[in-house]
Amino acid sequence: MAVERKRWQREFGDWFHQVIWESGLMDYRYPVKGCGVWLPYGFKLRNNVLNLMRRLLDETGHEETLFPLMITSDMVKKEAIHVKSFEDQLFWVTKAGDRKLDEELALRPTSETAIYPMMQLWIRSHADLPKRVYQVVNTFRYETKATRPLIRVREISTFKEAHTFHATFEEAERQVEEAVRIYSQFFDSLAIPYVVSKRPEWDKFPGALYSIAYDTVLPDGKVLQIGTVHNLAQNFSKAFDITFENAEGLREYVWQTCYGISERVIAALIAVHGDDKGLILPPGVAPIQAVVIPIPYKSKEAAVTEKSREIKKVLEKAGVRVWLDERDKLTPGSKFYEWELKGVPLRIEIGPRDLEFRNLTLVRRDTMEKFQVPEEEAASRVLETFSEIQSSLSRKASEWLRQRIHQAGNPEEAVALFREKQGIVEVGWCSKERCGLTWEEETGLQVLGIAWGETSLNGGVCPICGEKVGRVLRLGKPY
Ligand code: P5A
Ligand code: ZN
Repeated sequence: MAVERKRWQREFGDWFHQVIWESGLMDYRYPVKGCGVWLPYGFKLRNNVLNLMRRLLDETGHEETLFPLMITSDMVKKEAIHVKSFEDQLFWVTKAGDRKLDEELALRPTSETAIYPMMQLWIRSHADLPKRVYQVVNTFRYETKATRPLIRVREISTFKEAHTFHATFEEAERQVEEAVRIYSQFFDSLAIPYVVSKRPEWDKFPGALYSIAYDTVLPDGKVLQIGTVHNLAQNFSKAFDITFENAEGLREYVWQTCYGISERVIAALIAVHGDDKGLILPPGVAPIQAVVIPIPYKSKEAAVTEKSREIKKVLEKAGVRVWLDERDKLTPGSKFYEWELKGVPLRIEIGPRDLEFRNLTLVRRDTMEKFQVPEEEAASRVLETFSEIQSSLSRKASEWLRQRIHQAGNPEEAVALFREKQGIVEVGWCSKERCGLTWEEETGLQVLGIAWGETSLNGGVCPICGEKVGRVLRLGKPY
C-alpha cells in the first residue's frame, strides 16, 4: 500500500519545519539566528548517525582528535584563497569583558587553519606518514543566504571533518578514492541516495586542487550538497610549511586531502524518507526501533500489560531499541499517531485477540502494512522486518532519485525537462569553462559538476561547441 506523500512534496518547506519540531528532533526558536537546539530524541538520532561515521573512520585508520574552536588572525590568513573566500563568513571575538583583545580571535568556519599549524610541528619524517585525523565539532559560518534548519545554519553543530597527510600525490589520490568509498558506505547505510560529481573549477573548495561532492535531490526538486571530499595537493602544506624528510633525507611538502559532512545529512535523512504522517527513520539509526503498544480491552488489562512487558524484555535481549508505551491517559490511536510522526520503524500491538492466538500484530511505518507473527518468533521476525524496511527504504529512495535525473541533448531540452520534473539534468560537456557557463546562462540552472567515475553522453559531444570530448555535466538548482 502506497503511503500518501502529498504535503511532503507540495509544501516541502513547511512540512520540513513542522516535522523537525513536532517529532521532537530540534527546536529552532533559539534567539540566535541560524542556531538550533537538539532535543533529546534528535540528540539520540544525531548520536546514532555520528557513531556510524566514527566506526567507518576508525576502521580505516583515522584517529579522532579535538582542536580548539578559536583561531588567530595569523592562522586564518596563511592560505590566501582559503581566507579570501571565508573572510566574509567569519565570526570574530574582539573583547573580553570591556577590554579589547590584543589579538582578535576568529571562530573556525572549518578547521584547516586550526589543524595545519600543529601538523607543521608534528610531522617530521616519512615515518610519520600517512596521517589521518578527524574530529566532530561545531563550526561557525556567517551565512548570508537565508538560513534553514539543518540545511544552512550559522553554527554547524555536527561537523564531521577528516584531514589526511601523505608522502606522495598518488597516495593522496588513493585517499580521495577511499574517502569516496567511506562516504558512499555511510550514505548507503542511511538509505540516502546520491550522485557524486567533481565540482567545476569555479566552485571548488577554496584552496583545493579539486573537490568532489555528494548531492541528493529533496522532495521540492532542489539539490542538496550533503558532503564533500577535497584533494588539497600541496596548497595548504606550502602555506603552513608542513614538510617531511623523505627516504633520501630531503625535505618535501606533504600532500593533503580533507572531507566533511555536516548535519545536512540529518536533513537529507528526514526529507528523503518522510511522508505526510511525519518521519520515517531507517532502523539502523532510529533512536527507538520498535514501540510496543498494549491494547487493553475489558477485563484483559492485566494480561495485556504482562505480555507487553514480557515482549519488551525479549526484544531488548535481542538488541532491539524498544519502547513500551504504557501511558494510561492516552488512547492507542493517539499513541499510533505520535510514534508515526516520530518515524519509529515498527509498531507492535498487543491486544486480547493477540493474546488468545499467541500472536503479535506488527505495523511497518514505511508501508503501514499490518501483519501477525507468532509470539515465540518475536525477536527473529522483528529483526527480519527491520532489514526489510531498511532495504525497502533504500530501494524506494534510489528509485525516487533515479526518476529525477534526466538527460538532455541541448539547452532547450534541459530547460523543458527541468521545468516539468526538477531534479538534475545531465548534458554533454567538453570541460571548457566557457561552455559550462553557457550551459548555466542558457538554462538558468547551476552546474553541479562532472559525473565522477562515469562516461559520456550524446556520443561524447558537447552540444554547445560540438567538440567531442565526452564528459557528463550535471545541472540543477542547489539549496
Ligand atoms: C571538508 C571538511 C569543508 O569545509 N573542510 C573540512 C572541508 N568542506 S565544505 O564543503 O565547506 O563543507 C562540508 C559540508 O558541510 C556542509 N555545510 C553546511 N551544512 C549546514 N550549514 C552550513 N552553513 C553548511 N556549510 C557547509 C555541506 O554539506 C558541505 O558539503
Ligand atoms: Zn563545449
